[in-house]
Amino acid sequence: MKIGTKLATLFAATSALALGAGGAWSAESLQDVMKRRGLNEQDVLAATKTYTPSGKRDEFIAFSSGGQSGQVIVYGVPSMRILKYIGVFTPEPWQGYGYDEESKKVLAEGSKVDGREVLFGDTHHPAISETNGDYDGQYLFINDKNTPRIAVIDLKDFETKQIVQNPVISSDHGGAFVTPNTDYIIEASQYPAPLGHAFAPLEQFNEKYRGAITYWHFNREKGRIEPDKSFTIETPPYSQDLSDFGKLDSDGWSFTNSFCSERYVGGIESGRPPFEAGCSAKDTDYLHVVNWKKAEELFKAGKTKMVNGMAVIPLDVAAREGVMFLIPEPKSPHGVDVTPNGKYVIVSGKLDTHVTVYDFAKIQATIKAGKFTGKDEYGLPILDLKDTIHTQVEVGLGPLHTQYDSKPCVAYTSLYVDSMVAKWNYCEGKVLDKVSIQYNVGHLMTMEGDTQHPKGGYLVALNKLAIDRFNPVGPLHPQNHQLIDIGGDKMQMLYDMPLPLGEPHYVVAISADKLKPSVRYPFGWNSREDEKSAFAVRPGSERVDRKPGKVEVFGTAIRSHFTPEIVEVTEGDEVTFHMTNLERAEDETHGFAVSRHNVNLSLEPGKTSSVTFKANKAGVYPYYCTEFCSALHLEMEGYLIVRPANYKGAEGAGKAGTSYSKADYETRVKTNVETQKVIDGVVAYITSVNYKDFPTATGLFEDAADQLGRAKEAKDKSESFAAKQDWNNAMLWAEQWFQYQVKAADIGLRTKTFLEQNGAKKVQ
Ligand code: K7E
Ligand code: CUA
Repeated sequence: MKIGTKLATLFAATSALALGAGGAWSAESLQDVMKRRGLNEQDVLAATKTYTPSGKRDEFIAFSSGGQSGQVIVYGVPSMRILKYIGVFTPEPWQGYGYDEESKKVLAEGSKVDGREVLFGDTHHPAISETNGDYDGQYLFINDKNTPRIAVIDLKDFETKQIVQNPVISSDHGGAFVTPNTDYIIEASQYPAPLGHAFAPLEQFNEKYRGAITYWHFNREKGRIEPDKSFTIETPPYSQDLSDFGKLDSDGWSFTNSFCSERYVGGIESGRPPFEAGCSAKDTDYLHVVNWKKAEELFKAGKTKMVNGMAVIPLDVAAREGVMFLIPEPKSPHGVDVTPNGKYVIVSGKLDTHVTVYDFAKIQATIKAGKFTGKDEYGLPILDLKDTIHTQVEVGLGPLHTQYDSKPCVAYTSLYVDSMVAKWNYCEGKVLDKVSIQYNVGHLMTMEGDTQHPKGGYLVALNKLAIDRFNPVGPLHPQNHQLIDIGGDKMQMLYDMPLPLGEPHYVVAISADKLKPSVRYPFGWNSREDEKSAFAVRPGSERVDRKPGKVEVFGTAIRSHFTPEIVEVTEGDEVTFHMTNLERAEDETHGFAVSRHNVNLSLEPGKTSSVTFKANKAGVYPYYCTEFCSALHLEMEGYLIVRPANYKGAEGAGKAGTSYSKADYETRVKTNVETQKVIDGVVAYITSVNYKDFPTATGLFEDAADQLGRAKEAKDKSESFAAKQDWNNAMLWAEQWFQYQVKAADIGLRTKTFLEQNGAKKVQ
């Protein structure tokens, strides 16, 4: 079949396919399928609440901690389809994260620890940036419990932009959570240690070991944390656990629960009872109530000491100045969650059957009245539990975390031991409903459930164990996120999603329409610095700079070739590739991998990435594109030739490849001319309708026009070689002209199909 006819057929087929959708596709009835798969009506109802037909999108986007993988997992609700893993504390080769120089810099900021490289992260709590107490969809933050640090992810492109290490604490858990306008991100320690990563013997635990709560200042315009505008408050050596910021009535305050206020130090190897016994001996631990606005004033007034480069408000100052207060909380607490109206603070006790609802107004009144039951050993005033609580509600065994509904006063609390979720009313203090979970739920999440305006609708239970839920895959099981419908009075279990990347302690979900990620970068973009790369080159200006011992390649990538394609260097050279993706088309990413050199770049449209390595062994190293970007993706290749140090050239070296004749050239040109007619037909259709009313179509059409411009350039080259009767080059450039035509035709047809399916109208 001639190529012109081929394209016309393809074009007809695309239209037929669009019309054919929804036709008689199945001979089986719904009842047949239910019977065959053993489904009951409940199952089918659940399925219709989550099933998302091809092309349809989710209502909410969830950002899940990736646990021990050190990454973030992005998925849609209610379909529970995984959309992305974001490389954060650990290299992620597909995204080139930790493989290109730009991202290596981000990763190195966070991973260079006392001369070691820490490329493992234990992520726990993601947080979405807020404006006026509601998610704004701009940034995501996440903590690493293991090596205390916070990462900043920009939701414009879902890339990690910054990692800051905490110079004071040695483990963290109470992060990341944000103030209602994201001025601060909180990070509280978990296991006490001498501050500033110093040494002190365990015998001096009470005197020298401390916890701390860091308030990282976030600069919204820059999209970065500013360590020099951040401060820390020293806390007693209790095991601080989780944190939350106040809002509305309680704005300006933060809350951090704790366990092991016994300050017990285990030592099972020397006959002492283990930590777990000594750390749960008392009936209560302490909720830390912090006036962070006051602390900020003290920080700005310089009432701090420097610890390892960070300003720290000492415990005695915090106690004296009324920055921190303690309230008892039962028993082995976990989770502290401020209600959407900011009036209450809810804490669970792992070994208690109750949740405790603290009343912020009562806390304030008690502080104002100076009504304290005493002080702890570090001088912090202690408030009476009875004076500060609104109510305590018996919800079940092992309550952990609480999230909120769009309905006023309605909360959901996970019950770890019972393996249930309790729905309850925190205003009236009564349980409304319970649903069983498989198995051992930790955190749970409702849609925008920790903001001032939760969206309700769905709840996800993050289960610690999967046991028999999925097909077995060996002793290490996937995690299980269970989707629950909370739209009605009774909760309904809808769906089990296995998560095979780590234990996601917490997840947050935002309305999908609040996210406005870009589909391409501005030309030649350094995505990690958010600025034009100094190494970007326009097509036609690609070059190779050589200095003694150094070769620097300024190259480009476009369907389906790299420029340059052959790079020759000498053994021992330090080689740098700066590669720019010239594409504008959505989803036209190119990869760049060099054989046996641990190199893989991800070049999304517009991006420039660099990589430097030592060419330390003579040889021939193919490089190629790792994304199947077009029909000639496999031909998107090149050679890095590493010559031996004293290489003098080969004897008897001839010419590589086939030679072409005038006849070859003419046949080629004939096909190209026919192809152009088909393209012209598609272009005529597009310009005959109101394509300009469709941004997607306009974008595609621009990209097609771009490819056609390149076809024209190749055509001109081919013709000038033909004029010189250089048939070999004339033929090869005619072939390249055709390659650009094929890409233009492909995008043109996509544009046409899109317009037809979206009801484009004829314009006069
Ligand atoms: Cu696993 Cu929030 Cu770290 Cu509870 S945490 S479960
Ligand atoms: Cu570019 Cu494959």
